[in-house]
Amino acid sequence: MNGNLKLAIQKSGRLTEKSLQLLRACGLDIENYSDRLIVSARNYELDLLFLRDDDIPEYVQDGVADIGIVGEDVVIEKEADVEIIKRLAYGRCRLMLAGPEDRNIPELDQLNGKRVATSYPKILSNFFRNNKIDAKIIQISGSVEIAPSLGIADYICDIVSTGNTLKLNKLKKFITVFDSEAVLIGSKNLTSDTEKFLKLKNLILRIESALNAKNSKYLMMNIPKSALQKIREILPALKSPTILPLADESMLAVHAVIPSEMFWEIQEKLHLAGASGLLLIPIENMIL
Ligand code: PRT
Ligand code: ZN
Repeated sequence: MNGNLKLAIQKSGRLTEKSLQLLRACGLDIENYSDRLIVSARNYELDLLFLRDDDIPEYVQDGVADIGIVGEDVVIEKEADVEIIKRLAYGRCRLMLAGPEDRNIPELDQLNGKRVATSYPKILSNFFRNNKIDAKIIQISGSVEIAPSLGIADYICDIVSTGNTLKLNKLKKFITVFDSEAVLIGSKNLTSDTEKFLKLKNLILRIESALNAKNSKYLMMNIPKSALQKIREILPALKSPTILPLADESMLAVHAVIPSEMFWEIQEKLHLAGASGLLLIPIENMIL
């Protein structure tokens, strides 16, 4: 066994592409993985293990992999003894209760005695226990949404993202049981192995920098000197902007890092305040 950090990610599914994108944004050179189970990064002491997502929490718990990227829903459902190191802000979805759209939306206590189909029996039974509901959980491994029309359940509890699957099956959601996103998980034994722990700390720093960069943009503009105060009030107070002189002495160049989603909100105000030549540029990495 080499001393490389072992990171498990989903082999083929909703999290695969975004996980690889994140790792590449961290500067890791990962070849196209095709059908291989293990791939080593060319420029970092890291081996990628491609697994079914359901197996990742247990493999990390048992130390087969040191760390893993998987949906938080799967981590909690598998009751794995691992640490959630970092939320990764993709793969967002909700585990929700839903029922036939032609029936009234039930109050939670009206679920007593009802049958609810799900692939998440543990999360759901915890939810029912916490809310003192006595419903029958029907465990199904896939296509949970067809359970009511087959007559095997009254309601379902399933992952919802756009809501299209529910609509197609004439179901409507009524209560959120769990909010999920992709998370980086780690083995609890990792601290004992200091060299690997240092590699992990470095990788986490890179991941944080990549996530910060993804959510931020670099904004450049020219402004009349007299508008500086107004422009500073419009810009978010992340950090003070960079202010540079221009050949035209009545003008200044202003550069600032802004949250990506804020651009359309502030660009009109900036224009009205006298800014011109706005340039919005992606940021590759950002270490705070
Ligand atoms: O083969 P493997 O076991 O590895 O993959 P899988 O098929 O079990 O998992 P996969 O790839 O479907 O999902 C991986 C993770 O993505 C999940 O654990 C969630 O954390 C997250 N995720 C995000 C989703 C969805 N969005 C999602 N929409 N997981 C599943 N769905 C399914 C849902 O089950 C339902 O059937 O998509 C349907 C609903 O989607 P909408 O958009 O129609 O609402
Ligand atoms: Zn799975």
